[in-house]
Amino acid sequence: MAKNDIFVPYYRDMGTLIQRGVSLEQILLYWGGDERGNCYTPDSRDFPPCVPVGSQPLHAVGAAYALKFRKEKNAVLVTCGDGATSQGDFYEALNAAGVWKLPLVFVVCNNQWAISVSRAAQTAAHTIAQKAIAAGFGGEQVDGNDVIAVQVRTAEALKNAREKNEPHLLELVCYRQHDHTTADDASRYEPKHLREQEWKKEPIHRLRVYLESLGVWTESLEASIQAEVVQTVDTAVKAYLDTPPQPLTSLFDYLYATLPKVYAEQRDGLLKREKLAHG
Ligand SMILES: Cc1ncc(C[n+]2csc(CCOP(=O)(O)OP(=O)(O)O)c2C)c(N)n1
Repeated sequence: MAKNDIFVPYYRDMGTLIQRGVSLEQILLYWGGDERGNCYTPDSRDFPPCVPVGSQPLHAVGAAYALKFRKEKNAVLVTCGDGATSQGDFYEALNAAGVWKLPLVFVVCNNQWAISVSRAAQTAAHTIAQKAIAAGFGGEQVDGNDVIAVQVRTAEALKNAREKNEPHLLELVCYRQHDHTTADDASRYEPKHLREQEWKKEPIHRLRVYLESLGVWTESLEASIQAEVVQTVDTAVKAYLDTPPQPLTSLFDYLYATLPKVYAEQRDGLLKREKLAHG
């Protein structure tokens, strides 16, 4: 992605957010429910992740429409999971992107599960990529465990979006290598052999084997990068834990440019109560 492109992520995109310049500390703030985790650098146009499943493709349509309206030669890239593609919002977004010819790339991380709902139970469509056909633009399946294939196909789709206002859908076929969240226990519904079979295609290991074959990855390089990463994570966690709590008024401060009267009154009331309670 180019710096001035717009990334509209879902909740699995921490890695891409870091790559786009969001700090680990901000990511921790976000997941700690702190609004300051949404305040990226002033020159970033990326969106924070939106947790309601399937909601962000429509936000991306709005951003892509704005780019086209302003005649900017940039593109929007939005991500979601295979489960999200069953939501009405997803189809509305595809339809709008197709009919308005928006510079928008949809990237679906098809990890075969939406919590306990398997890909087969999710849709009778043969592929998710083909859902783009009904909206009048192209879609394709990409090996989502192949980092290089994903990079190449995404770059091409973004180029076509920027230069020709051509929307596109990339279905990254991969596998969820862990429980949905730490609150989930996939052993209750996931056939054991599947995880074992898919683990053999795990993309980070695969990339490492490739880089080793080129002679550009060694154990000592890996050890030094790991030590650096541990240090970076520890520093970010400490900074996060040391951050003073956000003011209560942050409940009101991030949704409107100008607060409607009714909320302005509630905000004042909150401040008064807080003052009474804490002096
Ligand atoms: C509108 C909505 N319904 C339900 C949920 C609860 N929920 C969170 S993640 C998830 C599954 C999403 O699966 P998928 O889109 O395949 O993404 P994955 O997490 O597997 O990458 C559900 C149902 C939610 N966040 N939003």
